[in-house]
Amino acid sequence: MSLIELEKIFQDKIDKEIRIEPKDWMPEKYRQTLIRQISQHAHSEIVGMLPEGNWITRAPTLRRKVTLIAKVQDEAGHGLYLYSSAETLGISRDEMVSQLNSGKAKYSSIFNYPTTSWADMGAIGWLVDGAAIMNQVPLCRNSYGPYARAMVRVCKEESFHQRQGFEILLVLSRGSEAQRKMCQNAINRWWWPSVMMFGPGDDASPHTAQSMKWKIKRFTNDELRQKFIDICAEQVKLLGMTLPDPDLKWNAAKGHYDFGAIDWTEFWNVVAGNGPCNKERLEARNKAHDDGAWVREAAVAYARKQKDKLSQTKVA
Ligand code: FAQ
Repeated sequence: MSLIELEKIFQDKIDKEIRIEPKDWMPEKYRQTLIRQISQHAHSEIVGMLPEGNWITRAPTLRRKVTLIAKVQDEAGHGLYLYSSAETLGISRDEMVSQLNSGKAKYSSIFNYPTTSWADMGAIGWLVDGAAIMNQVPLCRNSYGPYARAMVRVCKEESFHQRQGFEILLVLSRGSEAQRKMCQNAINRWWWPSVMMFGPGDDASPHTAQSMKWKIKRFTNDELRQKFIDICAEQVKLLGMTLPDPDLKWNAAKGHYDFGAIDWTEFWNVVAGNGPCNKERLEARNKAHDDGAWVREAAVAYARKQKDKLSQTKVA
């Protein structure tokens, strides 16, 4: 069969909503696009554990600590499902991980911003997981079987993450003046980076048109961004807080919120590796990976603590 015929059969299947499976014929560019997107997605889940992991020891109560540990653990699971899904396309996990650790592979821009207060755990849950869900629910219907199936469980868990984040902010928003300020400050810092997570505007997105034709993407970056803004503009009212955009206004004619200009210079700087925490994230990621050094360090610290306890008991 000629390449043209194979491509036609492939596109017909997609148009009829028949899933593409690992052993089916697929155009090389379709395979490469999926590897790029799925591996970036997997890396985002793994790097995304770092800013939240930093807050596990500082969570204010046992309940918050347990919930945050569970959330961070979920992100590791998401990374694993996604790496497994990309492996079905003929790339090894080692190769993907080494691309991440060398800085060659991208991961989401959002994880290059610092987490400076407890309220950031709420803002990440509400806004970052909220943006992730908006983008990822349609991915449950993407044309590649292993990716679509992996996304079903990811989305169920992200939905819990989003609610736990909103609840953290809700409690702070009803708290003391200092807690309310901390809450508003976190929203102010996370809003625009979350809006940027959806990727460049459609007119500047090189991959969207082809990915929509292949049904890897079901909505464009701008369509998803608008849905996210519309929802958040209403939800923020429940918190009694505001979004840091003076141009945010309901447009009855469009049935959507109008919003202010996005700072694309900032977005591309972060994507190019020059965001506030790019260097820190990569260093932390490499440190975690280097022969499991962090596991050994934790084990040594634990053993030392046990030894100290034992010697104290003996003295007593
Ligand atoms: N950051 O033509 P497009 C999460 C790049 S998971 C960095 O529009 P595409 C869970 C893009 O790669 C969050 N780079 O590309 C969690 C491309 O560069 P390339 C991750 C970005 O692929 C929560 C160039 O710009 N989610 O948060 C970004 O059609 C809390 C042109 O862009 C996913 O990965 C960005 N934000 O659309 C974990 C979802 N945006 O590769 C812990 C799956 C764009 O040509 C805590 N991915 N770029 O060099 C997607 O849906 C798509 O890949 C998009 C980008 C929509 C992200």
